[in-house]
Parts: sequence; structure tokens; C-alpha cells
Amino acid sequence: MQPHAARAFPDHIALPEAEMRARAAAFLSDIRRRHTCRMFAPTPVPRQIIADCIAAAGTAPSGANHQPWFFGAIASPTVKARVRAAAEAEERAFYSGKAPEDWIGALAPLGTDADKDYLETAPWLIAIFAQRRGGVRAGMDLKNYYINESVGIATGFLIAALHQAGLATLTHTPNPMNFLNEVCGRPPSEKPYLLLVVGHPAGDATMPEHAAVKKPLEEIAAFFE
Ligand code: IYR
Repeated sequence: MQPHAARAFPDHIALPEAEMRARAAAFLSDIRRRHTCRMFAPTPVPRQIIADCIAAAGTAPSGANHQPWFFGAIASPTVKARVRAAAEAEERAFYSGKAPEDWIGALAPLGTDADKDYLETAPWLIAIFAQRRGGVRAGMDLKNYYINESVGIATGFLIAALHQAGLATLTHTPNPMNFLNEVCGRPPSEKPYLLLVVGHPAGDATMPEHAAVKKPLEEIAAFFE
């Protein structure tokens, strides 16, 4: 290592092997209960829960630790209505001609269409932005690196944190979604990355059978020991 300002590796908790095994297995069985939700209850969710989950996302690793993300958490019914109107306009274009046939075919088992009522029903929408420039502290204007990887990892943390808090999510990507810059008052140097819909599933929520199919470990991993 080159000389650099450093501190002791601070708060890592080493666990006995039995507890490591138990925790890995427990996390697996818990995260297996995470399913993308498209039918939300209007039940409110306290802001502090959303804030803690976003703060957890903000601990994600990032290129040069520049933390190139911004989260706009929307609960206002009027703002949600604006988001829905803009998103549905994009989706209508997508479903009625813009999307290639094979893409429409790939979506058929999910049953999705241009109607996005959950954008108003769910208590929170989190608009996630990727920053082209920034730095480790607010106000910096350096180039950011590995922006998509960094924001993707932070989004994964956020989804896992929300699930852990007992909430369901939907990753939504109307294309283009530049309207989110205007809605959240973000500069053009920030690219809308994803819109996360957050709340409790409706009492009668269902999920597509297609979404329950997860590849077994043998198909997604190999071990070279
Ligand atoms: N954005 C559209 C289409 C869509 C695309 C993919 I890839 C999905 O996995 C699901 C939907 C929509 O939200 O309907």
C-alpha cells in the first residue's frame, strides 16, 4: 500500500463458523421471500423507515468512494400523480409500437401494460439518480467513475434494506425518464437511473408465476477450489 491517511479497520464483527453458517443460511431464506410487487396497498409508511433504508444504500461501495447517487423520496400525492402521468405517457408509446416484438413477447408472462396505478397507490416512490460528477464530499465537482456499477450496487442495498424492513418494491424504468429531473429538481448532469416503488403489498396481491422461477445455484455459479 502507498502512504495514505488511514484508520484502524473499525467495526467488523468476526463470527464463529457456526454463526457464519447460520447467518448466511438465514439471509438466503429471507431474501428468497423478496418478490417484485406490482399490487400495492395504500397503507402509509413512516418517513424514518425510508430514510434509514436510503442511508443504508448510501453505505454502498462506489468508484473512488464518490457516492455518485441521489435519492428523491416522493410521498406527495400531487407529485406521485405527475410521475404517474409522465410514466404512463412513456409506457403507452412503449406498448403501442415503440417496443420491438421480442421485447413485448418477453414481457407477456409478467402481464405488464401501460397502466401504472401503483405509482399513485404505493406510499413512496424513490427516484434514483446517477451523478456524472461529484466527489467524496458535497459540493465537489470531480469526474465520477464506475457510475452505473456504483448506483446499481446502492440500489441493491436499498432493495435489500427495504425488504428487511418488511416492505415490498418494484424496480420501474420508464424510458426515457428525464421527467424525474424536473419533478425532483435535479440538474441535467444527473441521470435518472431507476424509479423504485415502495410499500406494502395489497392484501390480495399476486405475482406472476414467471417471476417465481429462480435459477438454481448450479446454474449461476461454479466453484474453482
Ligand atoms: N417499463 C415497462 C416495460 C417493462 C420492461 C421490463 I425489461 C420489465 O422487466 C418489466 C416491464 C413497464 O414497466 O411496463
